[in-house]
Order: sequence, then structure tokens, then C-alpha cells
Amino acid sequence: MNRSGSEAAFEAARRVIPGGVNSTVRAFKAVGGTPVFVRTARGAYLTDVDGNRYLDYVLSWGPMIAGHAHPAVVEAVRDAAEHGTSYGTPTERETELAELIVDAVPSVAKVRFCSSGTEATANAIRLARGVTGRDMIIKFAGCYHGSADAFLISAGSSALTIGVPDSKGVTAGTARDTIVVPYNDAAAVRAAFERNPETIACVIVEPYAANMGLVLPLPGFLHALRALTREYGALLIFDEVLTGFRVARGGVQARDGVLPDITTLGKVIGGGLPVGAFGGPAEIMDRLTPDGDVFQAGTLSGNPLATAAGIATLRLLGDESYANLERLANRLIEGLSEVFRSRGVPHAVATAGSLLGFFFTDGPVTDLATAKKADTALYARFFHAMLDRGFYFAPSQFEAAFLSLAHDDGEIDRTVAAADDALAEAYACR
Ligand code: KE4
Repeated sequence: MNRSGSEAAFEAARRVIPGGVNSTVRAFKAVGGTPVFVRTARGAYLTDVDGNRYLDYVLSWGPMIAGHAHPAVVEAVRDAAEHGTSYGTPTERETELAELIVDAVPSVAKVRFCSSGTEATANAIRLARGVTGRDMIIKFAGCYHGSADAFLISAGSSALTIGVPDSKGVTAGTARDTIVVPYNDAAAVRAAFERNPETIACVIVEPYAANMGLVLPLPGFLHALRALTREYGALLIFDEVLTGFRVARGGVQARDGVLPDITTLGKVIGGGLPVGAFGGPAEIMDRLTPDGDVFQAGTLSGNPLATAAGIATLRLLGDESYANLERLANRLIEGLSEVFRSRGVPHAVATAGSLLGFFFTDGPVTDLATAKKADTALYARFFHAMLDRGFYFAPSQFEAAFLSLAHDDGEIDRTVAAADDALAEAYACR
């Protein structure tokens, strides 16, 4: 496949943009080669600057659940833009999107918008610290909550991919306030609370961890976090930036019945435009300025175009949409698993709604330590073999795959067929 256009574009970008990208994972560091520069996208497909077309399983890392350039979303953004792009004042559309979120997410009675998942999680821990008067947070190794300092300790996603899960520039003081324990290890969480019974403000968790690959909670793990945070007077934060309106309309908490104190959201609720959000019960959320004493602000928070795109996207997601997305995800993961099995390749797979993941390891994968046993070199070869066949998976083993309303059974079956051929090529080169 000719990608000379992407190569030239990457050289030009690197001259004026550090690493040639504006978000680390896009640089293909984990899989090698030149990142694909996309020129346009429609439905389930990306088209790069060389005219190569790819069936997209990254979907901008989750937001494009309706597919790229969905007519309803494009029209909503076009119409909003004709009335101005930002006012810096409240608008009724923010209330409309907030009402959709409050109606869908069980634990959320009020929600505050910002412009990214990172802003949402950073504001959420500030709120937890303000409400409890405590400083420390507990996070899980391999979970990723965006690029705010407090989270860049044993972080997942691209921090893990490029080997800087503990970024330079994060102060010792910040790191001291962040306790890191293994995912799925409730005993380690209890031990951390026993060592710090009065100083932990919150536990922040990806209820389905999708930034070290897809790692699902073991039975009882989320319930244990709920009980432990209640026992020790800390808040439980579900970071549903990736899972919110993705694994179900109300996120993990709607599927599994564990209600957090604060929920962070992003991605799908912006329909591809910059939106982050954090919400919870009124008695917690009312602690935010201007009525309360925990500060939050943002020039483009609740932006008219972003809220228009988010509303249009959420309006496209009915119960039947989620049922069909889950059916397609299961069809894909069962097909891939059969390919891996038939080729004798050790693997572990997981699905949740329209989210799926696979590791080249003989599993089970329950935390970062077991995820890191995966054969990332084989993943990189498989990634490129699929890319050359026109299928775009995440350029890192430590990410997940996503489906959209634009994917259909035929495309799933084509993907599985290509995977058989691609794996043979990738496995032969080991
Ligand atoms: P953003 O600041 O990138 O909008 O959101 C941060 C974030 C917070 N919480 C969770 C659970 C997330 O998955 C993310 C962002 N996810 C990554 C993909 N694994 C974004 C891709 C990127 O970094 O470019």
C-alpha cells in the first residue's frame, strides 16, 4: 500500500509539531512505521492522504459511535455554526445535553461540562478533594484518566505504550498524593485505606479498563470499591469518559448497578467535538463555583457546536442500537478468537457492549502485570498486516477496539477473513 503522502506529511509535521502529532498515541511508536494522515472519513471508513481506505476500529478513540460524518451530526453542527461558534454565555443547548445525560446515567443528578476527558477527571478529583477535605487519591496501574499530573503515575494508554507511565515533569509532591494499586485487587485498596484511614479523598477507576487493552473487572471488584470508599469516607469516581454511552446508554453503572459518587464523561457525548463532563448527586455537584467553593471554569465549556454534535449523536443511540452494536462486537471477537485458535496463537479476548479487545498472551489478563505479558511485537506485525489490507486497529496493544452504527455484518466477516491471512503473515515473521 502506497503511503508516501503520509510519509511526506509526517516529515512536514515533525518540523513544526513535536513528534509530528498532537496526541502521543497517534505517532505509531508502539507499532513502528509512519502514522496514517487521514484526509476524510465517512461511515465506518477513513481515507488517508494517499487515497487508501480503511475500515476504522479506532473511531477517534471512541467518540464516533454514530460513524464518521453522520448526516444528522453534520447538519446539527452546520446549523449551530450558522448561529455563531462560541458566545461565552450559557445556552439552552447545554441544558438539553445535560438533561440527556441526567436521564441516562443513574448516579448523575447534575453535570458540569468542560472540553476534554482530562479536564473532566482533573476537575473531578479537585471536587472530591474539596468535598472531603482530603488530599490523596487512589488510582489503578494501567488505568488512564488523561494527561493531568495527578494521573501520570503508572498511567495506561500512550503513557504506557511509549514507556513513560510516570512522566517527567510531575512533581514529587503530586506523586506523593497518588497511591497506585493493581486493578482488580480489592485487598490492595483496603490495605491502602488501612495505611491512610483519614487522608484519601477518592478512588478513581475505569470501571471497565480500556487503556491497557480491555481488562474487565472481576466479579465483585466494583462492589468492593463502593463498600471500601463508603467505609473510609472517600468518594468513588467512575471514569466513564470512554465507557459512557459506549458500553450502554448509562455506561458501566447502568450495566453493573454500582453507583459512584462522581462520574466523568467525554468522547461519545461530544460526537467528535471537544466535550468533557463530570456529574453526580446535587449535594456533591453544588459544591462547584459559582455557588460552591470548588473552582471550575473553561472558555469553551459547553460550546454550541460541541453540544449540538453531542445531542445529535445521543439522539441516534436507542436501545436497539446498543443491542446491534453488542451483537456485532461479539461476532467480531468470536471470529478473531477462532482465527487465533486455528492458527495456534495464544490469546485472551474481552468484549463489553461495542468495546472489544484482544491480547496475544495465553491469559487471563486481569491487570497491568498480566497485560504486559502480551506479545507486543506480534501485535505490531498484526497491526501492520491488517493496515496493509485496509483495516485500522489501534496502533498499540494497550488500547481497545470500537464499533459504530455504520459497521455491518459483511464488514465484520471481511475483517475476520483478513485477520486469518494477516496473522499467518505476522506469525510467520516471528
Ligand atoms: P481526553 O483528555 O483525551 O479527551 O480524555 C482522557 C481520558 C480520560 N479517561 C479515559 C478512560 C480515557 O480513555 C481518556 C482518553 N483515552 C485515550 C485513548 N485510550 C485518548 C486517545 C489519545 O490519548 O489520543
